[in-house]
Amino acid sequence: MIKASSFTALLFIFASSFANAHIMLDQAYAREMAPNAKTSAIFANIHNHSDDDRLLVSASSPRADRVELHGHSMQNGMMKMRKVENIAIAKNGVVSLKPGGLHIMLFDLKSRLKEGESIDLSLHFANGDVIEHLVPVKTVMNGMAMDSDHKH
Ligand SMILES: [Cu+2]
Repeated sequence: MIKASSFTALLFIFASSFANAHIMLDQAYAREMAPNAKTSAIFANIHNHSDDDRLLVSASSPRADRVELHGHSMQNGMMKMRKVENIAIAKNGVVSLKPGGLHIMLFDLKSRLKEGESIDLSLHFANGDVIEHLVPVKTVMNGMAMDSDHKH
């Protein structure tokens, strides 16, 4: 017998997967953390296959107490990363989150992210949609360069 609560959860998963069929992630990965690292970042291509512009307004993960949307901008001739309020994905468009550009920043992680594991990520959109995605952890070759501007 299925308990009422799990049945409700199943209905919710069905409802959200139908509603979210138009948003797709590919090449998603989270940066493996060095033993002394305090933060990590998630990169991905976010595709919007719908005929409506979509606005990513926040992200969350059970592995991190604080998750922010970040971008890079010039400040006094230096490329610095900063929090952004949202990330727009135009209708039938794609936005690439990548090192040195837009990314999802993880703070206050409960444990170190290691290559070979995967973490749950939820993307929250302005229209109320929530996209769930399982993100593999990978070693990033240019991690040294990334870390230099990731000291918050
Ligand atoms: Cu960042």
